[in-house]
Amino acid sequence: MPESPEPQFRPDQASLRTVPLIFERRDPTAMAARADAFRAELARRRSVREFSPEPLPEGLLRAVLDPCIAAAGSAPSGANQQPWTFVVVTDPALKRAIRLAAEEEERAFYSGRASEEWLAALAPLGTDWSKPFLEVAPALIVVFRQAYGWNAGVKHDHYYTQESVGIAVGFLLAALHHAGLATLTHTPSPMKFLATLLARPENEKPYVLIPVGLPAAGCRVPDIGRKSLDEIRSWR
Ligand code: IYR
Repeated sequence: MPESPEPQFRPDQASLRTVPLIFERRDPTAMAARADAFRAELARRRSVREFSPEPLPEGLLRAVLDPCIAAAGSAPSGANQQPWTFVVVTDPALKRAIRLAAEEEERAFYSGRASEEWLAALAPLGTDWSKPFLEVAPALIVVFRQAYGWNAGVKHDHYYTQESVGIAVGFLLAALHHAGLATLTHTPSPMKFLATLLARPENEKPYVLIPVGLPAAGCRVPDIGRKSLDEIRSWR
């Protein structure tokens, strides 16, 4: 394709600091093969609700979780404000407190707060109010969305925080799966108790709770499918 005569980006603007892009050009066959291999790898990721209680080798969790969280933190975000905080909980007493608080909300959800339509939609997942995985999983990653920020004591707006944190969580789930750990995206509702138990500042809103670990021996998951490619994409 000929170079477009219209500038697409102006790295020569006086105030703009730039660095060279690091980008690997691949041959077309390699690109297609990599795309399909990535598809196949992600397609094997499943939400796991039955974790193994076996202790993990000393240091393994941090050695795996820290780079995965760093990968999440490399996600694009509105105005590059990176409006996220990832809190890793491994302390058994704290995991228990989170379980008890979550189960209290979930009990209310399953026994009245959820509509009949919502409960019917959840039936194929086999979920109920009890959440033992919140104690059994060796780690819980609690993701917080920074609804606004602070700069030298002055409050400032954050932009597109829902989208930004959603993208970062997508990166995180893919990274953890790629590393060999199972995850669940869990959203007890409401989740305010997470901010309280983890003593987060006012600007941080709980976004999702991600139990992480190895699946229990003989772990089973619901027999649910994914929409076909033809159902989800259109070329125009
Ligand atoms: N938060 C509840 C209910 C629940 C809601 C949705 I939407 C799900 O996809 C799964 C569960 C629970 O965790 O059981």
